[in-house]
Amino acid sequence: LHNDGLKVGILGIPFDKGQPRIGVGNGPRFIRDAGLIKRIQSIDKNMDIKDYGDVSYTVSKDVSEEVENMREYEHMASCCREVSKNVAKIINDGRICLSLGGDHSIGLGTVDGHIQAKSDNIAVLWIDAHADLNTNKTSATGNVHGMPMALLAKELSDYWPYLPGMDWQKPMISLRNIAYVGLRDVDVYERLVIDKLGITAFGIEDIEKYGIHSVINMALEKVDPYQNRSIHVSYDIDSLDALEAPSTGTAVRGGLTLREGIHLMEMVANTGRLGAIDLVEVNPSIGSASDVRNTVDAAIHIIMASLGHKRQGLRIKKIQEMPLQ
Ligand code: 5AB
Ligand code: MN
Ligand code: MN
Ligand code: MN
Repeated sequence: LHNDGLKVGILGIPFDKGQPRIGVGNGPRFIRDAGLIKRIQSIDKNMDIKDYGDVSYTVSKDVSEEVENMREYEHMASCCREVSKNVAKIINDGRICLSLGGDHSIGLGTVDGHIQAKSDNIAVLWIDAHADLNTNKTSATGNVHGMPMALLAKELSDYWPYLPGMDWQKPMISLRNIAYVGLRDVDVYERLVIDKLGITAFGIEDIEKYGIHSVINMALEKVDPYQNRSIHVSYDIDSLDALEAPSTGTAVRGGLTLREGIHLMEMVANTGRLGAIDLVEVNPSIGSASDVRNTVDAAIHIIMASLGHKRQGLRIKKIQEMPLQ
């Protein structure tokens, strides 16, 4: 079995201050309560799964300054510092780190932790309806869940003011090593940056044109050309169509089907180089009870695909071992 011996570490990040809606902080609890560990274990009974619990943080004094047009900045900076430490530890324990959000601002901490653990040799797939590439100068909302990519990008570091309490957040990633998949709601300045800097970005129309399979092959070829990098998938549940995953704060119609979401994760699993996954922006306070069930269930399907679940069923190697004859 391909993923035999996989080791996984689960980290809950109940952070909701990167955006204005309550509820997204309950994502980790809802995903766990829907049987996450049992369902992952069903992929392979030998899989070694450890739940590291939830990240907690306190706002440290050196981060108490406000930064213009970044709501709750001091919380985001303080939380992400803890997230980064925890993710680095889990990866250094030899495990694939599965981070459960929380809003997407935590991607700053998870990617940073992955970079720390793998000394820079990582590739990022940012699966999202949005580019999350705003700085505090370009953001129309001031919501920091729309900014993590801009904070992570080496090429954009000159566009930020000094950020108090963010000194831990180094080194950063080059935009050459990131690819977007699923974009369909991109702000004007984000588009400008994507085009100017030539960021690998597959919008929903590219998926229409080439199909998800080719898109992921192209994305991986760009960000991991020598097939030697540790892959980070930052999966925003709003990449899925709003009908598939309605319980999320910034839902956009016309998105990925769950089939496409699962297939892309199967492809990443098949590389054998998945290092970390974030599953973010599930908000159980949005929508009806069945909306919440569908959204949480979609999240679990995505996670299971990334950890080696096969929709075709397990293939038994030796026909003699089959009990039905
Ligand atoms: B998400 C918007 N671009 O900056 C902004 O859900 C939306 O993590 C950001 O992708 C969406 O506020 C952030 C309008
Ligand atoms: Mn996002
Ligand atoms: Mn999004
Ligand atoms: Mn969102």
